[in-house]
Amino acid sequence: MKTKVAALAFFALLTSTMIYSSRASPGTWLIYDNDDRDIAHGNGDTLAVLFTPPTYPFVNLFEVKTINVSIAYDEWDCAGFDIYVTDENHNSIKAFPNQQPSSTLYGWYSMDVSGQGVYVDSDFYVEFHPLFEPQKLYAAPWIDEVEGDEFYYNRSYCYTYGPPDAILDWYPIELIYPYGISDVMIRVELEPETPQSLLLDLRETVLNADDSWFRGYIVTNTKQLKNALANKMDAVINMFEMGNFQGGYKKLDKDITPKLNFCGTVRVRALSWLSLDPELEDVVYEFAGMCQELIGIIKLADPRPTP
Ligand SMILES: [Ca+2]
Ligand SMILES: [Ca+2]
Repeated sequence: MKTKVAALAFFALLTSTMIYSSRASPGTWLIYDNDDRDIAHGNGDTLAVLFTPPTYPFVNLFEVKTINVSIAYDEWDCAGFDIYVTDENHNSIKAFPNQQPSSTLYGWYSMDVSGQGVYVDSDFYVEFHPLFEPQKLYAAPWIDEVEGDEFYYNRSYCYTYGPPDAILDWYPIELIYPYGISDVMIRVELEPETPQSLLLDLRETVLNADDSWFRGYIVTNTKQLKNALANKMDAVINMFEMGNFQGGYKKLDKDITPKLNFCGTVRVRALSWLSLDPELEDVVYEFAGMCQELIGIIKLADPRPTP
């Protein structure tokens, strides 16, 4: 068992204010069906697939990049659905509400969720929640039944009553009538995250921040502070590139993290490079929180084995 946090949600703010660097590296698809659109049970059931990220050497944090759901619309007039990415205990990491595929779609409905800050380093679910609309049928994913092909045990789940005690909970679909042994057709594409790429995000966040959020806005050239931080991050990225993770993380901890802290206490204030202006308190607090959360994610991407 990993000791790290199961999964992380990023500040919603981040996605609205942050410009992500485009990192067009190929993703890794997690696929637990045989692409057989055998049957759809559009009866309003909430379904999910459990995904396990691959563990490459030196990579243990992934961003969810694409979610594909094979939708059984096929001439039906169906209501929409919500998609949730959750941790292994079904705690929501990120919701993608009110998905409305075209009624003529026949096949994979593809959701690009890259840059939404959905990070996973352990098992996670993608849940399908059909919405109710009067005069409309429920949307449903296609189900790949086992007819001579593989079945992925304990991968597909249904949120329903029982068995055996009629308790509302998640159950493996193989236990649930009328599904039986079959695979819910939901797939995800993951992108391995390196501390380097995440640090580039932090660098961009700092460079894009408003000058007034930094100390000495009026009296000194704040751009120098931002550039100095960017240079420090470049140095850390170089250390990471050279495989010097100990040195890189030490510099991140000692030389960068305190400078991006909110000046909440006297002790922090002595080290922080952020603005002390009371009128900017809210926005600087939010910016500092965003930076600190991203630093936390950079730490999660530490490729060294957990001691
Ligand atoms: Ca099949
Ligand atoms: Ca199958």
